[in-house]
Amino acid sequence: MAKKKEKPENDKIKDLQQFTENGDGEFLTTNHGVKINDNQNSLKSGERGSTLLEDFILREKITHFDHERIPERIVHARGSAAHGHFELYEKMGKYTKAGFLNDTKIKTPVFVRFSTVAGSRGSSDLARDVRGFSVKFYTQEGNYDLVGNNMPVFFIQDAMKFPDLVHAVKPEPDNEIPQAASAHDTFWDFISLMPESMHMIMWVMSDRAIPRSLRMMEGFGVHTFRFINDKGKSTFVKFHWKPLLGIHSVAWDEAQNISGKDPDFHRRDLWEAIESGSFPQWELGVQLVDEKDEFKFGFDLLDPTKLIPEELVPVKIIGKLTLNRNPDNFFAETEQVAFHPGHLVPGIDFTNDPLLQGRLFSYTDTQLSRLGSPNFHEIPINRPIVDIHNNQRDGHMRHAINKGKTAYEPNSLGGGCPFQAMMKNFGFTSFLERIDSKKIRNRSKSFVDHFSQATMFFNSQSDAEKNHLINALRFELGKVQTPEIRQRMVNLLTQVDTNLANRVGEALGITPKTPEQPMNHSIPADEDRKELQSKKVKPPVESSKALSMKNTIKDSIETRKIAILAANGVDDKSLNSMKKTLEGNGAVVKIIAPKMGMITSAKGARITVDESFLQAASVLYDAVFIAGGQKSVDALKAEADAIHFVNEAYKHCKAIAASGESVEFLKLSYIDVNAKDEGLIIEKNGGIEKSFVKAIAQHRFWDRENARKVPA
Ligand code: HDE
Repeated sequence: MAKKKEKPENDKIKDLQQFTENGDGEFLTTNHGVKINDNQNSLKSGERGSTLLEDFILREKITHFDHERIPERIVHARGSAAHGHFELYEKMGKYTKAGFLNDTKIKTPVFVRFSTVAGSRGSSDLARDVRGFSVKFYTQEGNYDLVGNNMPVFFIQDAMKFPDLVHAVKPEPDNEIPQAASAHDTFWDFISLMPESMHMIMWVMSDRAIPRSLRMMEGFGVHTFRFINDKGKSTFVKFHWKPLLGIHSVAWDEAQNISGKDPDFHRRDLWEAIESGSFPQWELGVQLVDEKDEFKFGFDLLDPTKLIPEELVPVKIIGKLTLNRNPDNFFAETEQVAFHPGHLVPGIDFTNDPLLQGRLFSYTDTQLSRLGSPNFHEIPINRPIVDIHNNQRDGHMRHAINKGKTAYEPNSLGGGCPFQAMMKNFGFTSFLERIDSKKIRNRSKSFVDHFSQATMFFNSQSDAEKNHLINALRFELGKVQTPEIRQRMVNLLTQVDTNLANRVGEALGITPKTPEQPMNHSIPADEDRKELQSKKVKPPVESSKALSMKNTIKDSIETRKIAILAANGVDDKSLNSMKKTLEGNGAVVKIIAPKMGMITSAKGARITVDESFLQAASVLYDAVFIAGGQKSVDALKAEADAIHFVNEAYKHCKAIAASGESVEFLKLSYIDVNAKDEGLIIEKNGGIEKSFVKAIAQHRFWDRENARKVPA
């Protein structure tokens, strides 16, 4: 029987799991431990002679190098990860017997990987895309993986369509264009023929697809799962991660710029936040639905294109996730971690969601080709913190040295060990779901409505969010070369909202036509289904507050990056008091000047410049302050890049502050200093620190988009 290890602490997990190697103070060796005398030269036949085959040191080094790459993930190839822990607020025994959801005293170690979906491993962080949000809990009962996304629904209803979806969104196979982008013909060709994707399309065209930070996005388990308590009772559950910093996004124009200026923007942001001790945190929430209420919603809980509005089932917050340690080695940890929705612990189980069911096969299969062996669970990052005992043996790269003669069960020679955990409530047992039906290859009639929740999402957006969504569709469809696909898509949008279809169509020169019968290749054409499909279904709620980012948390500027523009002669008080206030509120402040090195303030203080306008770009900052001091302001006025910086920050609706002489600088930009704009903090006589902090916490001033346009 498995011996229980003492309670793990987050810090201990490294020692428990990892084979770490650090060469500090050591001699170089080969992989077999032989000390290397010369790491500069290969072995040659004479000074100018050919290299000898017998140079085992060179051959070992180059062979290892030649094999350094492993296949990247088919999807979610681009990712960043961190270690941390999960703490439970209240025991969940009424619903689940999972140990880590019943002990409020333990900190369960976790490893969390965020990712984009479509791009290759080297693609930009800021692609318009869904973000993966995978959490591996190293619990006392084995590993539990919650492999979710930052959007609560998915494109398709059945696993059968996943390879088609991914082939359509990936770069086109003849020329491998475009990288990490859905704005191309094959994606929209597929989508225009798949009405079931329409709810998800609303999410991916919204600003949720371009997060400001991985630390500022939600996470969702997407599928409905089951909690099982110690009496075997099942409760349906949907998982939510709610970021304590709120949900914030960048502007699309900004995202495109960031992709060039810093394609590692999200990765860097996560890394730096953790290094600086500003640990990212999310609360875990659950929506719980009693078995008897399975059919009360008017949509099917097994349909992954639907969410349960929080107005119908509130999210109960049950714990907190903290990320507090960066990986030591990207490849060993972030690249080799293997998540799987089928890594379950007792107390959590699947439903029959046909998308989830397909995933249960896919994730082991993909690790076999990506990591190369069924022993991928032995890679340190994948090892559970409890012992493993079974009769599985051998295979490529086996690490365990299993002792004894018996690798079978039952046995008498090994004393019958290891035993099955057959005692009541011990070990994993599947929920006793009643199954009594015909074998069919079909889609449930309860999955037929594809538009009501898309409409609900659109209705829930603020005006600015609606504009962004419409512009995203205009952008994406504008990139489509085939007119028929554009027309088909705009027609489909009429089923979500006519105004939406008209506005998208208008920009593309297309008049939307209501499709006579929304085409759907996934639904077999029997009469009942045709009738169901043509019925307009009412959304479960007209609009839902939780779906708009306008209603998110906006009470802190912690970890926000603020640019202070300054040059020689900068006013000491203006610079210092703003810097002090911003840093005092947890923001990260950088001084940007015409040249790198140092600047000298009006009073002669030497100030280190963090970036010059050559490295800096406004898109990498959340807000900008132009410090006072006549000489400094004059120098900035002569700097075209400084003016561009401020114009661009204005265009992207960021908070901008100026005081004293720097107000004059703003007059050179497109900014109307007299405009009524809460994001413009302008005061001739200083004293603007507090208002600037308040403005930054608001994140963005999207209303500005309706005002004067700035062609930054
Ligand atoms: Fe995945 N998915 N997926 N997926 N998925 C993978 O597994 C797959 C789906 C998600 O950080 C792959 O290890 C199928 C939904 C995340 O390492 C692969 C289907 C959701 C990650 C795979 C889905 C996800 C993956 C590629 C439809 C949100 C990254 C590499 C039946 C709930 C995990 C890998 C990480 C990765 C298959 C649908 C989330 C190929 C067949 C729905 C976050 O196995």
